[in-house]
Amino acid sequence: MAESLKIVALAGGVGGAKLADGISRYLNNSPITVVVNTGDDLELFGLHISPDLDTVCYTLAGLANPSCGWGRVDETWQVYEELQKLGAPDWFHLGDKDLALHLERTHLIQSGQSLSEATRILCIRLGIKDRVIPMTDQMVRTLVFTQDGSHLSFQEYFVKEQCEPVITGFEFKGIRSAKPADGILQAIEEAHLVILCPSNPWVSIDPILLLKGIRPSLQKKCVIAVSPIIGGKTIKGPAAKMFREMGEIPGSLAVAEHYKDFLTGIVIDHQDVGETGSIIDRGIIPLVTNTIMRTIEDRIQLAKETINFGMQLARKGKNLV
Ligand code: FO1
Repeated sequence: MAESLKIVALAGGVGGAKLADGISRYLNNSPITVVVNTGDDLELFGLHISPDLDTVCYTLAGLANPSCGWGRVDETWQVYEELQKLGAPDWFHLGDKDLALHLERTHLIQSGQSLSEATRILCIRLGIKDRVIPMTDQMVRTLVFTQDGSHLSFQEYFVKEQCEPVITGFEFKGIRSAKPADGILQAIEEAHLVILCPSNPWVSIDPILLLKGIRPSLQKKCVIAVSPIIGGKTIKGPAAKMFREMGEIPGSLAVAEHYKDFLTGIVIDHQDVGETGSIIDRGIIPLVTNTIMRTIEDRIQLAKETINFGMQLARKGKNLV
């Protein structure tokens, strides 16, 4: 039964990639569609680097570095070390195998392929059976505004400044003229279920939601989010800090609120069971379970529970409370 389900997952970095992998494994290799944030993308040494696409593809291909979440397992750093000796910019670590992917993606794009076409080709070559689609083929870049009135590119904020600056807001440059990459709106329309993976709502999911047509299409679907905030904190990344700096108490309730104009249900961790009443008051149905994914089995279990929960709600129709 699970094999025939059409699932669309929206994902950003590490947490999102892990659940996308769990969904793919649970659906026994019937392909899922993963729509991935590209606001984190950057150009370095003339190469087009798409960190969230990299993390999702490496995770689905079983090539992800298990310890730091980004980059590749069994990586070497010959080129990076030589770049350092040459006095080249070294704030963004590029491993040798990772570099090969950026070189080939840039080569494909410079040969005239769109980012989504280049991603489709690379997924085939990496043996990935799922459909990984960048949210748009147009350039969208996340800028983070900081308390001193300046702004940083996402990677400057995340890597160079280690997420330390206090933020006051975001801008997704290019978002107004960008459109969802081919196939995304149709995949959402045809989906049995849409899952928002446990990614950063502000800088991984919001850019996708702001693309023309995405929010209206989600409002017609059963959409389940898995909260990336557990006990007021994230497993990884600045989402909880961003909620606080944007004036909100970080929690599963804040995540539910963030998506309340289309969200049907939310999967929250046992630590947040106290928030279920407030979540229901907002017309969103909570499922309380373990949402920490330490092992591949955890990923599959969370995917299974999220899908079963979502399909129950989908069968009941959109207006549940
Ligand atoms: N994150 C870091 O904290 N330091 C790095 O040097 C770094 C390099 C890097 C290279 C390729 C890639 O795909 C991701 C990389 N990341 C690095 C992670 C990246 O900044 C984040 O994964 C996303 O942009 C946020 O999810």
